[in-house]
Amino acid sequence: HYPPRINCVVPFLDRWVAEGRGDAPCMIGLNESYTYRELYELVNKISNVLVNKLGLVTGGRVLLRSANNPMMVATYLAIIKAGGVCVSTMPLLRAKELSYPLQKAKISLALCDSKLSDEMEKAKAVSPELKRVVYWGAGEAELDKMIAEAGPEFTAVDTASDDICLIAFTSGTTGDPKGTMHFHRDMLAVCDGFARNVLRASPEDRFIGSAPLAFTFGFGGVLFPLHIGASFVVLEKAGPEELPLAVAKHKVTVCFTAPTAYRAILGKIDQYDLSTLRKCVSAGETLPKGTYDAWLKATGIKLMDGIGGTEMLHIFICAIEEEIRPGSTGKPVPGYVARIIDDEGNEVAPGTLGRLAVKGPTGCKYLADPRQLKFVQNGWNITGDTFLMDEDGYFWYQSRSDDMIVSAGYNIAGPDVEAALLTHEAVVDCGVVGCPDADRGMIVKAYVVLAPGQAGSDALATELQNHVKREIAPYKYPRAIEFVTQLPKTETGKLKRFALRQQAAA
Ligand code: 3SK
Repeated sequence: HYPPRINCVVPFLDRWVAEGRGDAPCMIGLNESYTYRELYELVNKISNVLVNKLGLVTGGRVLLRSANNPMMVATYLAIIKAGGVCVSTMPLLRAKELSYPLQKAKISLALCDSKLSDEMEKAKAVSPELKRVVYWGAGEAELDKMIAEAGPEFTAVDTASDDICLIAFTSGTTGDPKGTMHFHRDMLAVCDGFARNVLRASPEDRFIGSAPLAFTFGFGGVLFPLHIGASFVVLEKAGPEELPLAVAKHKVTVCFTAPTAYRAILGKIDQYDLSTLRKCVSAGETLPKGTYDAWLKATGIKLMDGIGGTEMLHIFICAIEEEIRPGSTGKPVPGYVARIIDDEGNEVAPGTLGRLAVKGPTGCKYLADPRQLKFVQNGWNITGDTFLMDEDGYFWYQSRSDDMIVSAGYNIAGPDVEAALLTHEAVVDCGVVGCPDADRGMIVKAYVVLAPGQAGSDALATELQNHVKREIAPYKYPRAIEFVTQLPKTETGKLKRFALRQQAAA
């Protein structure tokens, strides 16, 4: 029901200024805050720079690399307002991981927070299509100078509601990451679907979240308040220490984070004033009933457990507060349908385990990827999660169906960590699986076979951990390493990951 032509930044931002709400609080950073008009003008200046100084044309892709901060929000919106496609990337990515989206999406322009220049420059050196990186944030940074000279008015580029405005890369367990593409109307659909019908926040609410804004779960914490004229806090550091302090300082009412963070906050709950909180959303990993019960007891708030996906842009299963069944992820968000399928793609009876499939207004669009045929069937997005649906239509998470390890809300592909370990001279073979963990849900555990002449020790384990942190995004490093003489293999020499997983859980 969206008009055929719409630039989504207009209803998120311009609308409030046009309706006389420009002076309302909008975005709060570490040391600065913005009204709606101030964010609107900053976005307009950046859009002017993109079009008039950096030559962005409609549909042009711009890679964005930043920590969570107000400039990341402004640049993200400005790229879209200027008719471009924002290719958001996780700030912790190493050059090797950054060069893939650069090459796959054929990106010639990047905007980058100067704090993250090292890996950006290394990625640029191996990505010939990337012609220009424009930095902000350090003293005389180029983008800041251009913004200072740019005009505060910019008319949003006239885009179709089904023009692509965002490409977010998702980590796969096999092969390269997949670029998931999202339309202007998708950005509105997640607000009208999940936020309006399930979350049901109000313009007086103030949001906070801890996930990277480059992860679509994190950017929901910007889109949802903008959609209703509410405000949000955006902090570079919003871990379990900082987040509850910011809740008290800024009188935050709506919180989005992962179960691991809720558990960590519970550990020190007496030290915090969380009295302003009224809604808490948990996603990124499964929410155990114990965490739900403990949070309810400590705060009186029913944690809303949701499952979403980068493919689907945001949450597609989540119960409204009145209908929560602790331990269950809930029911499909209005507009989405979900079902459980067997290996042949047939729907199974309630109570039967199978793979979760989902269909709705968002999703199903991979960037030039033959894997589309595997992950999208007849309009259904086939997820990597095993669930069951009960007789009442509630969905219950069971496990991942693939080799992904979900640790503290991060998705980590076991094969990625194996590939990084194998580049160390001491390692001849390895297998990486998830190991259950009380705090993080799962941790990454590596079983390592050493090269002849090498001996396993704590020092070598630390060296291997540091090696992985240097090779790939540091959050992927194996928190546990066990040295073994051999790995369980099939007759054809493939790693029996299932057997390793059982070993890790024992
Ligand atoms: O459930 C998730 O991990 C997720 C992924 C992307 C966007 C939103 C969510 C909740």
